[in-house]
Amino acid sequence: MHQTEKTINLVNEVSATNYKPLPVVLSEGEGIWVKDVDGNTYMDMLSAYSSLNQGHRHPKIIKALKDQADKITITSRAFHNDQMGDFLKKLCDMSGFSKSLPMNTGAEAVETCIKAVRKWALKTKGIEDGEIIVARDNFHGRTITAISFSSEPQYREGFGPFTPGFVIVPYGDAAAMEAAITPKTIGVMLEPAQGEAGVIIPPKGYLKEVRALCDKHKMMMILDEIQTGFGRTGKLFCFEHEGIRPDVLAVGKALGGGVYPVSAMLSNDEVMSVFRPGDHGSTFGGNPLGAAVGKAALEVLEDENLVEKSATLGQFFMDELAKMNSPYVKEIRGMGLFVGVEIKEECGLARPFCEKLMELGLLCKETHHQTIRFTPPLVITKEELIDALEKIKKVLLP
Ligand code: IF1
Repeated sequence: MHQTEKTINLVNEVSATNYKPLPVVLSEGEGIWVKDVDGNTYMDMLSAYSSLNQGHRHPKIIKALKDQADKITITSRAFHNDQMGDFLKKLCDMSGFSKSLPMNTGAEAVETCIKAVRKWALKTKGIEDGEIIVARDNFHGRTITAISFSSEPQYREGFGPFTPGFVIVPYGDAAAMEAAITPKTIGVMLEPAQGEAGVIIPPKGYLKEVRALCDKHKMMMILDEIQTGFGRTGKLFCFEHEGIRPDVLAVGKALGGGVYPVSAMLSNDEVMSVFRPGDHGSTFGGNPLGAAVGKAALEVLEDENLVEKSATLGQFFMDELAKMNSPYVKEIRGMGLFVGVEIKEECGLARPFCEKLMELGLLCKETHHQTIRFTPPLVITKEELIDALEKIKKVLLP
């Protein structure tokens, strides 16, 4: 029996079935390339949902990981460590925020943003049971609070009771958002482009309108750039496409350079000052190993000009996809190397297309049945992208 089958059988024996992975067992990765236990090589066009913007095992990031691992890895925040300050300084300087609170997973960063805005509303507006407006088809994590404001039945089924204080409005519709504002509304939380919903890009000007509503009603604008951040959409942060800035930002995934969970909440002094010692924290948040990796991950983005590469190669990729004129494709959506190809319902689900691409040596993932998500590492070369397009053409053309 092939190693692949043996491994999958073992996993099915001992693991919860909370995912339905493609039948491939990866054992090695470098750059955009991964290898399975039976020696087959693939292009990784998913990047662990945009956690691998710098590619698999980037040498500079691996070096930072190994060097720090030889010094000190975890201290807890009961004591200071010599890595966190430099990392957060780099993160604040690059993002233009004055303060950052480091966490580990994206969901924890999102929860931190919610706690901060709730406490800010209490202290500045005396609102105790404030509401945060969110978008339909949002994805902000799997915690009970995050699924409490999900519109996806499967993410909620059986997991109640839910956290109150959230109002769902259609994504991309500023008028609907304005209509939902009440004196209890304390903020808005959005993905600047919706990933899990199928790479949904809001109408031009939408984020500007949301920014104006937040200014008018003195509400906090929270953006979740855990998936769209760090160059994925062709800007360092997706919000830059609209020339606005949020008050609060959740980041994660690629901040960990594809080797370690690193996330953070970013904001200004006013909001961040709501946290007093003991209010909030996490065992691993701000640990020196994650901080060293996070700083290296940011340096690689700059050193290798990955944001600009995402913009130019992403445009090339989408243009070439459009030129295929595939009879199966309903729509191609994206910004930078954040691309979704929606399959017409009459042509079946996206999953079989992903399975065919896997046989051709290209790994990607469907989302919400109809959309193939193409989000390669930003270190992909034009030649590798052309190679990927050749494989995609074989699947998207009859
Ligand atoms: C799964 C989705 C993607 C995220 C945004 C917060 C988080 C995520 C915009 C939470 C995480 C991951 C989670 C993973 C699959 C993947 C995913 F399909 F679930 F939605 F990318 F689209 N905000 N997204 O995309 O970050 O706590 O996971 O670090 O749960 O299946 P996390």
